[in-house]
Amino acid sequence: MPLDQSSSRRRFLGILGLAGLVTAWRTPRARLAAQAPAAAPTPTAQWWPSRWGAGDQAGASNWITPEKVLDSAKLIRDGKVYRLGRVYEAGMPLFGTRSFSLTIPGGPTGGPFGANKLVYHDEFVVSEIGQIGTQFDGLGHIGCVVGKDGDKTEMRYYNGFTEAEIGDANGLVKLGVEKIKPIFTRGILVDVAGVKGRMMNMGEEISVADVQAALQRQGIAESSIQPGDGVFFNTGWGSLWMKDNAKFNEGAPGVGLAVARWCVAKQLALIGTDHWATDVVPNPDPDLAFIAHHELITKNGILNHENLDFTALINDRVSEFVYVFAPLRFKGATGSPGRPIAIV
Ligand code: UVW
Repeated sequence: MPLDQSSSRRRFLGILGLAGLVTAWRTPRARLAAQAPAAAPTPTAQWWPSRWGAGDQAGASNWITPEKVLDSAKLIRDGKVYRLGRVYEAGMPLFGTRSFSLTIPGGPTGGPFGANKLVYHDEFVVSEIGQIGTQFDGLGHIGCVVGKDGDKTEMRYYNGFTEAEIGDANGLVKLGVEKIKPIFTRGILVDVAGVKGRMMNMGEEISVADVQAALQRQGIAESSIQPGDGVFFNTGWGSLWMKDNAKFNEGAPGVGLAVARWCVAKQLALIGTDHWATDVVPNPDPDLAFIAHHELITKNGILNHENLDFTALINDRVSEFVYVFAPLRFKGATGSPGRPIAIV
């Protein structure tokens, strides 16, 4: 690994008292207790059943109806396709203890077969495959302890599903990413770095006023945002990708509670950002950790796409497009890698 990215992010989160979040994926609960922040606020208001009914597991991808697809398709005029995803490769920045390794077994992997002597290659990937690189968060990814610590019947996810109901080491029993409908919808880029004329700083929260100023600069009426649209925030932090991974991993500018609630009010299908967190890290309110994840995914079923690359859209001054992404149907997975595109 060219840079010790994991340990630098751990040091950073440790300073914030958030080391427990990073280690939560792998560390036994007893050790976590010592590291967890003392009194993170717990959402008390019940957020279930969802607007799509008790038992729904598709969340805001339900906005993608045939009517929405037809309406969005009207945005396609030039037939130009933009790649929004990063390359999955060794040395990309990774959150916490996440890892990525791709090897080619053999050399070639198999063959020769037949008189034509065919040979072939496979790849062997070891990774938190839904949560590395350009990653799409499914609804089983983020939950919240609403009862006593450790009580899996009061550890709640989207639509009120509990850890006791969904948790399984072989894949989530409910809320797996395979339940999300393919997404083909209107996308709107909100270039916050553009309106500020600079890359945003670590820990700098995007305000609703920033969003409105960016929309105005880009000639998009806020009132034109419709249920089921996707809104994508460019903070500039993505320019550090594979250039300064240590800084990229230390924190991020991003979405806080105010903009998350704005997204909820707009009834978006999804949001996306140019970095690993979507959330502002650290949150300016030291009691809050990844609160936008919470507000969007857990409480409202709004999906989240991270580590997107908006450079080509910005260079071509494209603010409105069709966003297309079909999450891979890994049964019981928390998220999906893949290749999101924008079409105009
Ligand atoms: C966390 O950071 C907790 O998740 P994500 O990878 O979605 O940002």
